[in-house]
Amino acid sequence: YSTIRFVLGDQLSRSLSSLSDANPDHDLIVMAEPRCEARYVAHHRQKIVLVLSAMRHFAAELREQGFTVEYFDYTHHPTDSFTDALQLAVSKHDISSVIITEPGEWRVRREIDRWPQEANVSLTIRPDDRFFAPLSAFADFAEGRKELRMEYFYRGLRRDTGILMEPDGTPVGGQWNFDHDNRKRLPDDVTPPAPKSFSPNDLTQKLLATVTDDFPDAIGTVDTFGWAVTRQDALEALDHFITHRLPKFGDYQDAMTVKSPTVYHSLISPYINVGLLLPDEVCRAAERAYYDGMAPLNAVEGFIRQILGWREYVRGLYWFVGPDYGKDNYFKAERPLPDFFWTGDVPMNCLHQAIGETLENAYGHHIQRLMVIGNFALLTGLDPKEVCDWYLGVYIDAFEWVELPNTFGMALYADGGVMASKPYAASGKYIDRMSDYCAECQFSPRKNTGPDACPFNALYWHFLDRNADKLGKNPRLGMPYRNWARMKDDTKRDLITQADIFLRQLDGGKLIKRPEQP
Ligand code: FAD
Ligand code: DLZ
Ligand code: SF4
Repeated sequence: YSTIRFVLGDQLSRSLSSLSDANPDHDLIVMAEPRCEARYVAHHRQKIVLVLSAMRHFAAELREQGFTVEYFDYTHHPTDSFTDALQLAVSKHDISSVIITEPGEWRVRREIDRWPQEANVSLTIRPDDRFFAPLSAFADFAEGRKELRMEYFYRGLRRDTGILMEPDGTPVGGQWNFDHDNRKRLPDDVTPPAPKSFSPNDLTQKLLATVTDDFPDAIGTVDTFGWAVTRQDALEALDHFITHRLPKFGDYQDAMTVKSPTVYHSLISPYINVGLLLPDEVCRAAERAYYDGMAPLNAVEGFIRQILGWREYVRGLYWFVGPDYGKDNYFKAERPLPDFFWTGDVPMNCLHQAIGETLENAYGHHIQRLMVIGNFALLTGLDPKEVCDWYLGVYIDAFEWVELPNTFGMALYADGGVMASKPYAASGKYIDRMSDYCAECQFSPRKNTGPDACPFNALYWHFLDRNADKLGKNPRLGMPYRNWARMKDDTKRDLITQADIFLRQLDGGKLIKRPEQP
């Protein structure tokens, strides 16, 4: 062999730039399961199984196509790092040329950049063209702008791709964005259909059986594992979503319910993120559903915006802002992560649902991540590093390039506004409006003080008050700050005291649970 094609665990696409011109006669594929990749944070066991099983299936497919794959699995050929695996392959096959597609995070990028010295190879790093926008497009977009905002980047990509565009260059439906139609609460008589789930085959079964013993520091249960681990199954999951869930995706995009942990969401993020599905084919499938009259425009545009807009925007931003993004702490938030993040055992029902479901399924939908768990972390001032590590570990789709801007930037505003124009802070009234969680909670979203008051209400004002120097001039927060200024002094004092009592209970590890009613 003359060249190694090194494939990472989130690069499982046959059309990948490092594989598209690979030739079984000359090229050796190398893949590895280094110890450190499963251990840099406490990963959910389902995430480890998904990545490893999808990698092993992908290697098998490449072998069927005639390739030789040097695969360093964690049991029989353990390695310490990607570099370790590369060095072993280089010396075994005496190859000095390596091609790789750029990795998904700074940590791995820096490791690969050292390969020419450390493994004595000539290295070619190719762009990851599975994304719509090359990294240079984000730099061009950002140049000269005072603020980075998703909406304008998204419009540019709509124009470039022609997705949901009229021939005259205007957006289909006469509007770029239908977000205001996508904020409905789920009616009591609507129950979302179950998402597509797959029975694990032998290869996956084996991993499910061993992962608990082999990764003792990992978290969560594997019992509910129903994820696709091959492209074929991922395509079936996509098809199922387009037919059964996309039509209602828009209406209930922001809704939360005890009836369903997934509402009408697609659950395809892990598949796109590891490479089993391509963003382009996903957006085109949704667009086709609109043109075929199978799904309304608010659903299709809303869904496409998540991928063509948000996903591209956070990826561009992650590489644009550099490797130190994630090290600031705008609000100087230092509270440690409460233990209930690892158990879901917390009397606030919205948190109990969102964290409990996450630990159970390695999945939570956007509004649970942002407006329940993220909002709680923001308002109580949890340490951003601990929060980001938690998100990076527990979600099936978490890879740093997408997890960090969403958690550090969007949910925690720890970057001081690089990613989002204002903090997504909200009181219990928002959660009550968008969910049925409060009906089953010991607290009341309508009360601000007293033992039954929803803790989010007083925490919201406490957050605004204690950060007035940083946020008071933000035009998007003018209204709440004016409301706060208009409140009577004793009302303000009662709210601050209420929040302080809650924070003391939180610090003492004893949020008080009301005994079950007989
Ligand atoms: P759907 O609601 O069906 O959306 C469709 C697709 O759009 C998703 O599959 C995803 O590819 C894309 N998408 C939607 N929102 C975003 C977004 N904000 N940024 C990037 N892509 C988006 N997404 C991840 O893929 N990995 C993460 O680690 C991750 N961490 C997050 C942390 C926080 C605090 C927040 C608020 C959001 C995070 N997201 C992350 C974004 C979003 O919550 C998930 O992509 C989504 O919940 C995945 O479920 P789904 O496939 O059912 O999404
Ligand atoms: C997340 C993850 C895990 C759990 N395991 C592996 C692995 O065994 N091999 C691998 O190549 N990648 C793994 N990954 C993904 C990496 O941590 C990392 O996010 C990507 O390789 C960056 O492109
Ligand atoms: Fe959450 Fe407050 Fe509603 Fe309880 S009352 S579920 S704590 S928002």
